Amino acid sequence: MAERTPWSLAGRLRNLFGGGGSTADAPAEAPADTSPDAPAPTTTLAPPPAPVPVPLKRVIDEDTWDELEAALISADFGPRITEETIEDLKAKVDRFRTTDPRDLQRMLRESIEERLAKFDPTLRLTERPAVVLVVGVNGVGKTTTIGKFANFVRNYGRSVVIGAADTFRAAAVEQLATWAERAGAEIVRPQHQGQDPASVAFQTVEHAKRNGIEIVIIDTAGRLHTKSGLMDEMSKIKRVIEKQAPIAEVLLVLDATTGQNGLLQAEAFLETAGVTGLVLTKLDGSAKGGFVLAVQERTGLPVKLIGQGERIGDLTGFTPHVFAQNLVGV
Ligand SMILES: Nc1nc2c(ncn2[C@@H]2O[C@H](COP(=O)(O)OP(=O)(O)OP(=O)(O)O)[C@@H](O)[C@H]2O)c(=O)[nH]1
Ligand SMILES: [Mg+2]
Repeated sequence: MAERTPWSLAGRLRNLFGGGGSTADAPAEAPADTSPDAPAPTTTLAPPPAPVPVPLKRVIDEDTWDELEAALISADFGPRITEETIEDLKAKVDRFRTTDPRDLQRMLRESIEERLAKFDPTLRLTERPAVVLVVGVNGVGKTTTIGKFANFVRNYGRSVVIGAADTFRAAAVEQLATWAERAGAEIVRPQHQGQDPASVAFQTVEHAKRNGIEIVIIDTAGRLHTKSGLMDEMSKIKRVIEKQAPIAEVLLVLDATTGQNGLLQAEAFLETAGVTGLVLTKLDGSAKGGFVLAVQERTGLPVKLIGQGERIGDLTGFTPHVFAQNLVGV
């Protein structure tokens, strides 16, 4: 499991907190219940493994704070969150008069969880049809996420149609069609290459309404031509969809391996697309677990889904408690 959570801080913190901080056996993030009638996501995971009691020689001292700061920065928490977290923990350590690093580790998890939980990760899929628009820059994992997400929703027994509104490359449509087939979802394709993406989106929603399909997912092109081009395209897609049905979610997909840079590239989407939630992909290849925290606070938007691999099952909902636990190791 350690392999699947490279973003965990456990390795970096082992020095600090001793062997009890290992997440080698920690549970992976649980799929959240995104069924349309579901309450806020919860997890049914088994509790984390009991920390292995290790004879700690260390006490909390100045080195502890330096090491913790370095670990948080290298995990991409960003300077502000790192500083605030350290301040918060110093105050708690004083208040509870503890010198035990294991207390500090638990407090770190609580502090991270508290910050993560300020954002609501629930997917709003109660409309019928519930229309989900997926946007983001080139290659971040939109199409793959859509395939995984369609499968995820199909597992809850919902019917799904995917709209191939990335109409510029024939290969993009074929890639999506392969995912749709695997997920057991229908697909609406462009009638010709380069068809107006908005008209494909329109036809997809129309198809869903005519056939009583519950969830509509629209794939879009990643090319970020010019900002005004993007703005025009996005507003047109949204406008034509909204003629038929309200848009339930606009999900911005971000590649976790690109961290803060990727966020800069996606700024145009944040400004123009009316994003309601974030999807972080490629966390399996990223050591930047802290980016999850940073990205929510930078954008003011909740992370709603997490991609941790290229297989169809490698998408989960986001549960702050489980994520913080996996990140810190207790
Ligand atoms: N390791 C890993 N790879 C991923 C993940 N999600 C997507 N990928 C890979 O990232 C690459 C790009 O994925 P796509 O889904 O085609 O990305 P896209 O955003 O649709 O790309 P464009 O349509 O060209 O903008 C593919 O090789 C995917 O297999 C993930 O969570 N983990
Ligand atoms: Mg794509």
